[in-house]
Amino acid sequence: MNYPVNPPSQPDLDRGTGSMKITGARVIVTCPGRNFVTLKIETDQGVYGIGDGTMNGREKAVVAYLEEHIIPLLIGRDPRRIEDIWQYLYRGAYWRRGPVTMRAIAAVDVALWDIKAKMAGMPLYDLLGGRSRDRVMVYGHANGSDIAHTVDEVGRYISEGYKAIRAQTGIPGLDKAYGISKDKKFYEPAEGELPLETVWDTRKYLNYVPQLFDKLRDTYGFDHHLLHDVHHRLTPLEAAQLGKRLEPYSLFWMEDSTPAENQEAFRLIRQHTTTPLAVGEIFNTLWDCKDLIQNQLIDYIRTTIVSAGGLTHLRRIADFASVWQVRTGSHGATDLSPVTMGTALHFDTWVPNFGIQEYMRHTPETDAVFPHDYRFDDGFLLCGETPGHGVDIDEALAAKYPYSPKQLPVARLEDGTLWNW
Ligand code: KDG
Ligand code: MG
Repeated sequence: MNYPVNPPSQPDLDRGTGSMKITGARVIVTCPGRNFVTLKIETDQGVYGIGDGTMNGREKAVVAYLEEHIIPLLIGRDPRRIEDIWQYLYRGAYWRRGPVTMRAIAAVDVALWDIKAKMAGMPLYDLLGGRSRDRVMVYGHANGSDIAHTVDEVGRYISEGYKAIRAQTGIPGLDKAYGISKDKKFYEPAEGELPLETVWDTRKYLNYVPQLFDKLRDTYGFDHHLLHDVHHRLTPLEAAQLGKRLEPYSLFWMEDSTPAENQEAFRLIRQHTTTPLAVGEIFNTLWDCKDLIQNQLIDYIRTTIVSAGGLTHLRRIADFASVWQVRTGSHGATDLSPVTMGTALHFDTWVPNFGIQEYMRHTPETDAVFPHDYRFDDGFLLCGETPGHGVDIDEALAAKYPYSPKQLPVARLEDGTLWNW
């Protein structure tokens, strides 16, 4: 076999069959109630793709990364070479991983998959390999100021058809616990231009939360899945104690019980409890969860499209996880735009080791800026059949909602020490 002695240093952009080129790419920032960063990639064939790069409270960092460092690299490339472009942006930058880089890569990746599926005339799930299921089970967010209020809110979700509900309660003596919102329909934690300061006390929390799940099971029985998000607040030993105390209530999962940078911590939690464990909404690559997965220290991996470099990389994480029977449970808070939600639903429809999908409804203003074909039906979300991921952006409407800086809260202990939010 003859190998070229001096291979070209630049790849031939026209190596596909026939030529196709990226002719332009633009970042659109809009705030229809909350901020979203959207990338639109255009081609010489008239087909365009849309990707999401939103990072709650740090949106402009992704905008700069895309505009200054990525868009100039895209122009003239063949948009069909999704894998090569992913590798080029990931390896080629030298500076790998991290939430900003991986969101910028995700925005490009999802826009390219959108283009490819539109060119193929297929809904994205079909291009990924076709359906593994007819519909996607989602969990909604019930929250109240105390146990009685939260129990009522869970009842409301049950009456709306939800099969799975995350329950968060305010804690007596603690102002502004995580997950408790004034507006019960649309929860949005990023509020002020400066971070809101909240107060945290582990003892009060650990005393109160098991009582919530006791009351919920007492009231509604065991037919529905119940979930709970600890939001990184506990030490490994405290997390193990909570998991053990929640066992009688048969939770679907206990989420983010301890800060997840320390993967080894989950070994301790796992040794003490059979409550299923979920983690990963702040993970950006397989490298963040490799040990957790291959040591079977978790049950659900929660990283998602926008956070982990798009479909190209999330698919890889899911395949890796399937070897150890770890299932997906993609993050789906409102800061993941309808573009991510739509793409996630195609992923969920295809991925064999699907677990559940988080679903926090967007406001009508957001839904109008991002027309989409997915819909909620009786506790499930269904992706549409439109070629591509089925989500578009109304740019004229988006322009009416300028960027508005908003920050996530912080938490402090009662003595003033900064804690994990
Ligand atoms: O931007 C941060 C939110 O997405 C996060 O706080 C929500 O923990 C969250 C969840 O599980 O949805
Ligand atoms: Mg969470």
